Amino acid sequence: MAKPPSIVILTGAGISAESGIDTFRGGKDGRGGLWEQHRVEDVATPEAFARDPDLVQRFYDMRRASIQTRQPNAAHHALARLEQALPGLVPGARVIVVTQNVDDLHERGGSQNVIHMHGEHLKAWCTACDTRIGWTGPLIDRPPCPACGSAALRPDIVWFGEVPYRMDDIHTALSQADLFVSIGTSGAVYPAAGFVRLARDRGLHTLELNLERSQGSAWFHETRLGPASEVVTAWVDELLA
Ligand code: BJW
Repeated sequence: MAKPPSIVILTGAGISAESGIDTFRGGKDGRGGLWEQHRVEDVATPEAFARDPDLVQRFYDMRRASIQTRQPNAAHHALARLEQALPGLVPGARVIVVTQNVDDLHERGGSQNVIHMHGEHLKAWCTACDTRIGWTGPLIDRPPCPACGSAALRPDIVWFGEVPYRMDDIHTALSQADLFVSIGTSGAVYPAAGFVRLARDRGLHTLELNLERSQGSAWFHETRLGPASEVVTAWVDELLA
């Protein structure tokens, strides 16, 4: 019996750009991106949090509030459609979304098999008792942890220098997959930027969907350029036709 096809899809900020969530790094003009006033390296590190916790908490409070006003776009919906429809066409097929994004637009778009390797805006992490808890409000006023009462909640986000989540699950998924697809990521941040090389080493076909060529483009067998809402939808339509 043929092995059921398994697809690992890595997503980055570009898939949420058309939902109105800024990317981290600007385009070819070098401008834009989320951190115009603060370099990402100046805010998204444990050192920055230790140095100026109010700045970091305010920054994440603002973004936690903002993502709750955003809606999934056609690309998020297309990936959910793929996850739901593929097993009907190929029994046993699996679609796994590994996202670097900390928004919840994949889930709200209907995807169920999602790994958030860089954490989630809508969770807080208590550094006193190590509990992770759903959180939608601000953290700036140091609310008590619902589990232990300590004023030790921080955004449940993987900062530079911290180990991304569920790396074992990601490696297992890559080792069992037939196809690796990367959507809307610049290939600037590791370990995600290295997945295409791991995938190639393991013999997977590799496809990049992006607005413009990324730092990792040369590693892919194929790159298709355009806004995610168009290229992702077209690719899913093609696969399900
Ligand atoms: C569109 C579009 C549209 C636009 N349609 N597309 C030196 C060399 C190599 C590595 C290192 C090094 N020094 C340090 C490191 C490691 C470090 C790292 O990679 N640093 C780099 C700066 C070099 N990495 C880490 O520290 C990571 N941890 C780690 O490595 O631990 C060690 C370890 C690993 C594994 C096992 C054991 C140990 C942690 C990284 C944490 C990243 N955190 C952030 C911030 C937190 C989230 C937040 O605050 O919101 O995560 S950084 C930021 O970048 C965010 C993103 O997830 C991540 C990736 O960005 P992404 O998604 O690619 O966005 P952009 O903006 O870069 O690109 C947007 C793309 O969209 C572009 O390509 C556009 O073309 C495209 N686009 N509109 C389609 N409409």
